[in-house]
Amino acid sequence: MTTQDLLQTIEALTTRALRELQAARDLEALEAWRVSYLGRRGQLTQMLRSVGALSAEERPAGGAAANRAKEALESALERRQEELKATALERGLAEERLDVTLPGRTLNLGRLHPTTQMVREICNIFVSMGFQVMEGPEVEWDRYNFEMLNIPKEHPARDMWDTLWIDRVDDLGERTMLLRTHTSPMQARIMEQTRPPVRVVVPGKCYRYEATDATHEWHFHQIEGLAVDEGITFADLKGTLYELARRIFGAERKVRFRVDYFPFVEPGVDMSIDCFRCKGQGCSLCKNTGWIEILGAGMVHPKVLEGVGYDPNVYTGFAFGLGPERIAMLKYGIDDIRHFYANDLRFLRQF
Ligand code: YSA
Repeated sequence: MTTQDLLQTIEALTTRALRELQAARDLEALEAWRVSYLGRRGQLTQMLRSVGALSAEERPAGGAAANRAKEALESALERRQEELKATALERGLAEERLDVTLPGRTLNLGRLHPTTQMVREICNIFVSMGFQVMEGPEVEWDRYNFEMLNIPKEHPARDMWDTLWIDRVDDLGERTMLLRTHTSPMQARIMEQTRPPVRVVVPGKCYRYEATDATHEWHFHQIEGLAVDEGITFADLKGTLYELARRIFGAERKVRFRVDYFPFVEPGVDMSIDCFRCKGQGCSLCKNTGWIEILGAGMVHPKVLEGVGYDPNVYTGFAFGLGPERIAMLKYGIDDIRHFYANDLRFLRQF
C-alpha cells in the first residue's frame, strides 16, 4: 500500500466513523462504536498497525495521518458522550416535572366525635368557673364505685346501677371489680388524695348492663363535678348548674330541679331541661313528661366526707353527674342516643 492509498482510506474511515458516531443515540451504542473503531481489533487500530508495512520514507507521513485520525475520533467520542449525557438528564427532568395545574388529591379530614366536642364544651365552661379537669379508671373497684359512696354490699340502692362485673372475686367469694357505672368513684379517689378546697370535673366513659332505648345506651359518658370547701351551700350548686344550662342552651330554656335519691348526697336532686322536640307538651322522646333529665346532683353526704378523712362539721360540698350525650341531644335536636355509637358517617359528619 502506498502512503497515498493509506491517506485516502484513513479519510474515508474517519468520515464514516464520524457519521456513525453522530447516529448513535445512547451510551450503549457509543460503546459499540468505540469497540468497532478504537478497540484492540477496531478498524482504526488495524489501520495504525498497517503503517508498519509502509516503506521507511513513507512511514512518518502515514503514521502522523493515522494518529491525527485516532485523536479526532477519540475527541469526537468524548463530545458525543457529553451530548448524550446532557440529553438523558434533560429527558429525566422533563419526566419528573411537576404539573402544578393538575387538580390535587382530596384528603379526608377527620373531626372530633360529637360526644368529644360536647365534653370539651362543658369542661371549658367549668374551667372558666374555676374547676380543674381530671380523669380516672374505667375498670374500677367495688370499693370506689359503691362502698365509699355510702352504698355498702346488699344495699338496695345498688340496683340503681345495673353493673357489668369483671370476673374476679376476693377470699370471701365477693366480686370486687367492675366497669364503672358512673364517674362518681372519682369523688372518693380525688378527696383521698387532696385537701379542700376542691373544685374538679371528671369526664369519662361509663358502662351499664341495661336495655337500650332512645335515651339510654349501655355505654355512655358522664361528667362528674365536685366542689368541697368551708361554707358551700345548695345555693352554690343551683347557681353553678343554672349557669351551665344558660351557657349551653341560652337563657330562655326551662330548667327543673326535683328531689331525687342518691346514697352519696343529702339532699339529692335531678335536673331536667324542657323537651326540645315537643317544647314541654309531652312526646315519646320525653316519655310524655315534657322534660329530659340531664343530671343527678346533691350536697355531698357527711358519711362520704368522713370516709375520706374530711370533717363534715367543717367542710361541705356539692356534686353532680351529667350525661354529655343527653345534653348534645337537647342542644342539636338528636332524637335517639343510639346514633352516637352506630358509626354512621351520615350522622357523624353533621358535627
Ligand atoms: C348524683 C349525685 C352526685 O352527688 C354526683 C353524681 C350523681 C349522678 C350519679 N352518679 C348517677 O350516675 N346518676 S344517674 O344514674 O342518674 O346518671 C346521671 C346522668 O347520666 C343522667 O342524668 C344521664 O344524663 C346520664 N345517663 C345515665 N344513664 C345513662 C345516661 N346517659 C345515657 N345512657 C344511659 N344509660
